[in-house]
This record gives sequence, structure tokens and C-alpha cells, in this order.
Amino acid sequence: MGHFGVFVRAAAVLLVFQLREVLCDITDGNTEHLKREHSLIKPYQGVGNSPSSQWDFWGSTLVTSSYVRLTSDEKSKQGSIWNTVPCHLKDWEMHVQFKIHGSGRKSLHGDGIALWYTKDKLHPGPVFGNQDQFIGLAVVVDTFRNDLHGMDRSFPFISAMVSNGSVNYDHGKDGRASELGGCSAEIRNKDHDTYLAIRYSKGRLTLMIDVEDKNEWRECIDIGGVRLPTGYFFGASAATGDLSDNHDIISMKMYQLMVEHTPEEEIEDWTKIEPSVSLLKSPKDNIDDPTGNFRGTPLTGWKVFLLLLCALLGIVVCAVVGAVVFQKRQERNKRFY
Ligand SMILES: [Ca+2]
Repeated sequence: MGHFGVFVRAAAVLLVFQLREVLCDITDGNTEHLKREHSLIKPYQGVGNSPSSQWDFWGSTLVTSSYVRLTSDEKSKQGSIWNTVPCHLKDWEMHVQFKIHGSGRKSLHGDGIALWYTKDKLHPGPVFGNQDQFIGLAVVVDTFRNDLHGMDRSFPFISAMVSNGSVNYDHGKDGRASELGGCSAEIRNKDHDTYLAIRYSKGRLTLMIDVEDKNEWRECIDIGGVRLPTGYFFGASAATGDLSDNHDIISMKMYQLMVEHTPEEEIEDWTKIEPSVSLLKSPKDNIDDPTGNFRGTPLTGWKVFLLLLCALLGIVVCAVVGAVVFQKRQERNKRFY
């Protein structure tokens, strides 16, 4: 083999090694980046009972070995569970496995679950068992239609809200005035578990749901221009009124996303950021961010990279084969002349 052949072979070996590294990154994504200090996982050992516990609960919340019941299917209950460790990750993804079920038929059930990433924790109030005028992010799984004028959407309805403490959640209007977006989803009384994922990365808030037992994420909300600080607390709360449901959290799994930031972003004190949303950003800023690792749909950016790498590898393999064939022909030619 000539110099060219050796070079091509070396390049191919190098590429195979790089490819293997990329593949490892994808398969390890979900388990290696799980942050146990922010995750609530069966059988919830020590939750609320021991001084070393990383979760605290309040109200009607009942912790069993297989679920955390925020409210039972009874009137006028409120309960919550909170991570006591502030989250200092800049880019994260929270996967929530939950179950809302009860004996109420048609629309005779309520009120729903709210998931929180807020400055304060364990602060009971009228918004699904948590305080109004909260500071941070709320994701609401609203199972009861309060606003009879808003018939253009079906319930349960999932929505998100970001507040710096100056905005009220209007329960009578199902929070419509303050929501950033949302989607309808049939999540009640399913035979299988239902999932919701909240991703916050590079100023982008994405909500995905998996409620059809197909192990596939469906996008619910995806907006840019969202500013959330580090150092807040994750929590979940639920409430019942005249109508009720069992509101169960099976697990909350927190994943760190590996994302590079600009030097300016690295210098900034992220604990000082005030929660806000700039809806005036250009559509260009709302293009898909190639990060994150939602269950079942691994890193789209990496996929593209992999595809390119495979294409490159294909070209190199062709070149090697070509070179070998060329050399063989040369040798044969030598024999003939
Ligand atoms: Ca409602």
C-alpha cells in the first residue's frame, strides 16, 4: 500500500474511534446525568422523615412505597412535595411520571397538579395548593374547566407560566391571561402511567408529554426568550375543591443537560436573574435547540452530527476500497508489462 493508503486507513481508524465516543455519549445520557439530589424515586426512602431527606411535604400529601399522593379523591384537599436542595444547574430537564385518577365522570373532577421551579418552597396557597404571585416557573396540569367562556379548548389542559411575583394566577379563568402556551391532553384515568417533561436550556422552555403509552414525546410548549435563575426549588402540588381526584406523583427525575455557554454567560451570576419571558424575540431565536435528551428521542443535534460522521466514514471507506483496487490494478499492470 502507498502513502495515500496508509493515510486513509489511519483516518478511518480515527473516525471509528470518534464515532464510538459519540455513541457512548448518547447511550449514557439519561443515566449518567441523572441528578439524584433533585430526583424523587421509588420507594422514596427517608422522604420527609430524616434530617438528611432531600424532599419535604405538606398538607394532604401521603407518601407510600409506590407513589406520592398529593391529594386523595376527596373534597377540599391540598398537598405538596418539595425538593429541599436548590438547583444550581443552568440547563436541566425534569421528567415527571404521574397519575390522575378518580371516580368522577366526565368533567366532574378537579382541580389538577402544578409543577414548580420557584424561589420559595412549601408556601401553601390558592394555586393548586401553592402560593399565588410566586416567583419562577409553574407548569399546570389543569383538569377542571373553570372558565365557561373558554370553550375553544378541551380539558385537561396543560400550560406554563413564568412570573417575577407581580402576576396573579386567575383560577376563574384557568390562568389563561398569564399562560405562555399549552395543550390539551387526555391524562385522567389511564391504565398506564403518564409522563411530562420540562426542559430549560439556553433560554428555551420546552414541555413534552407522553400520555398514550407509546413511549413517544409529544410537544406541548416550545418557546424561547425565557429567563430563569439557578438556586430555585423544584416542587409539585395539587388541590381538590368541590370536585376531586387522586393526584399521584410516581417519580420526578432530574437530568443535567451538557450545554456550552458563552464566556459572558459563564461570568454572569445566574442566581441574580429575574424570571422573565421576552415574547418579542424574532422567530429566528425560536428555532429548535439541538440539546436535551427527552425519553425516547435522544439528542437531535448529535443525530445530525452522527449522520454527517457516517457519511464521511462512507466516503473514506469508498476511498480506501478505491485505493486498494487502484493499487491491485497497478500491480497487475506491472505483471503484464
Ligand atoms: Ca381550572
